[in-house]
Amino acid sequence: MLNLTGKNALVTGIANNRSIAWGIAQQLYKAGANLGITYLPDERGKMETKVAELVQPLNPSLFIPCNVQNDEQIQSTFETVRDKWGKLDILIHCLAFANKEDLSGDFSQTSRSGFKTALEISTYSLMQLSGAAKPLMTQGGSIVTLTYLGGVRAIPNYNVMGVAKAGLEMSVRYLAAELGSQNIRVNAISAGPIRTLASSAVGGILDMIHHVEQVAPLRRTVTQLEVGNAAAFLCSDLSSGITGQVLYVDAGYEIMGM
Ligand code: NAD
Ligand code: 0WE
Repeated sequence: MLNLTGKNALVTGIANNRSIAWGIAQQLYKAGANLGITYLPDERGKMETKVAELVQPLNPSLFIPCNVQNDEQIQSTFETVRDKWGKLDILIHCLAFANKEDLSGDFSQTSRSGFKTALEISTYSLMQLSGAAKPLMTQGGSIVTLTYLGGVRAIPNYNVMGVAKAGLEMSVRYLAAELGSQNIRVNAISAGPIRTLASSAVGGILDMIHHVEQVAPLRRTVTQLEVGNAAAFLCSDLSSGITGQVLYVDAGYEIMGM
């Protein structure tokens, strides 16, 4: 059975109650994991207050600010994990960002700085967090990241984020190859479109969701909790033979040709 008792899980990417990371955190908690939550700090501390209130029912034993553009915050995040937990078993990477102007219009007009921002936050951060987690995963481990079909197919307006996700999926394979000898598994979940803070800021997301509801084999979209269940599986011993994979949690949409 799915059992994560005794496992320490660090979850990134919770912004509010619609975040995919929130769905994942709830399912890991339900399976018995001990949680650590990181959040993106802002100047006024609004995010800290909001996320702290949201996650309180899951009794996180760590609650740490971590902006992946800040090397010191990453370092101190994993120092805290080492000092308070000793070992880490699970890392959830559930964050992405591109400038809004780069998520519409002509892909060929993406600026150098927009490209750097998208790939630094959305792609490089997996490598960076995995590298910091590696010495703490002394009893093996499981790393799970979130990707999207726009990293494999050209989806209107996903643009530079598609390049970031292609790089992310390839990073999953290289990390799996490197970390396998330490029994650390690395996998991605490719989720179908879900209304979240990030996706709601995108023009036409509702039309995309409507399209998926017409075309996907299950004739619906997926929920954050369904993604969370797949993540719990990938973090558990039930998936002990699986690494380097992209698991589609998309109501079957990816298999369709028309
Ligand atoms: P969300 O807005 O709830 O989550 C995005 C998170 O990224 C936020 O918590 C935000 O604080 C964090 N973040 C942004 N910049 C950061 C930085 N510099 N340092 C640390 N954290 C930072 O939206 P979501 O849809 O839940 O997105 C989570 C993941 O799921 C992303 O990787 C996204 O690409 C992926 N995804 C989303 C969908 C969808 O339709 N919503 C589909 C497939 C994959
Ligand atoms: O990965 C994502 C969301 C990525 C995202 C969204 C935003 C909006 C607000 C990254 N950065 C930002 N920056 C902002 O300022 N998804 C898979 C959801 C998503 O985003 C799209 C989609 C889908 C689906 C963008 C265009 C087309 C489809």
